[in-house]
Amino acid sequence: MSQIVLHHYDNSPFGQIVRLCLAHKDIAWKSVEAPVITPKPDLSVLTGGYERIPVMQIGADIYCDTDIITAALEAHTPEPSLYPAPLGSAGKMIALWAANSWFMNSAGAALGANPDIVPEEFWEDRGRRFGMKRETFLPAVPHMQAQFHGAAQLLQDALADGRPYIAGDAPGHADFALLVNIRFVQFAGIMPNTFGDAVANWHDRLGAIGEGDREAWTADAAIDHARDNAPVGGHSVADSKGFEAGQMVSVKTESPDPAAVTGTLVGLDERTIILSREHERCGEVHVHFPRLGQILTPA
Ligand SMILES: N[C@@H](CCC(=O)N[C@@H](CS)C(=O)NCC(=O)O)C(=O)O
Repeated sequence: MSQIVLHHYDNSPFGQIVRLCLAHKDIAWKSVEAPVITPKPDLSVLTGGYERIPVMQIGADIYCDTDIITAALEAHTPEPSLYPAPLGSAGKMIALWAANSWFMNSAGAALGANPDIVPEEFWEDRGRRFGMKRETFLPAVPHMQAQFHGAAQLLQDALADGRPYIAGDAPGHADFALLVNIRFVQFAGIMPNTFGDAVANWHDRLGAIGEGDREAWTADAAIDHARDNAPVGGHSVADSKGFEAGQMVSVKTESPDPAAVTGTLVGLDERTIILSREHERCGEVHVHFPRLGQILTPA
């Protein structure tokens, strides 16, 4: 039977988003600890070179990026939804805003207040892969702090009417993606009650969700698990997207990170890219990416 495996590390904010999603859906999962900086050779066996965290695995299907991971979890276990009414899938738009523009400013507010506890190898890795170079990042911290607080005010305003969660009565992906920004600045000593009671209470409600039924696995166990399963098929490449099924393609994130994943295109539509790849340790896997934020080119 295919297991759900999360490749992550405990302090990863994006990993926390997925752990909250798993707990919310009451899904049992296997935890594989990945390194905080590159290289990540075991992870790359499965992904083909994508090294961001988190990566989720269901058997021999590998999901890169929280956008596609949340879509896969929603398909796997539809209830309770990550996109509760009345917002429905509009909650995804809030989640993507929280995980993109607000997140970089949260990182600025958190890391900028503690630049000396960040090891040199971290700056080197994030500079090369994310453009976060110490010499340009630190002078921009006051601006990022102001942007962080401006965005936090939007959250305060939205919760001020007393709603328990951002979409209303039930939590979802949007809450989890917003929450990790508040958690990130706690690292810099900025506590949730700085933003008022509504945010502090919302933060505590979400904290009660925890991270579900977690069991530690080794990277080897996850790779063996992929080898013992076959990827789920049935995908197609939509017409008029400029690509054909069976073509060799590369996928690279929209960032300075040079890492690209090459494979055979087996699925493509407005939201999803799926490549088939093989590696001697894991056999055939399907690597899934969101279409948003990825550069797709012929290989
Ligand atoms: N768009 C990605 C962003 C993931 C991301 O930036 N993750 C950070 C950690 S939370 C990362 O991978 N940092 C570099 C690393 O862990 O090597 C997603 O939504 O999953």
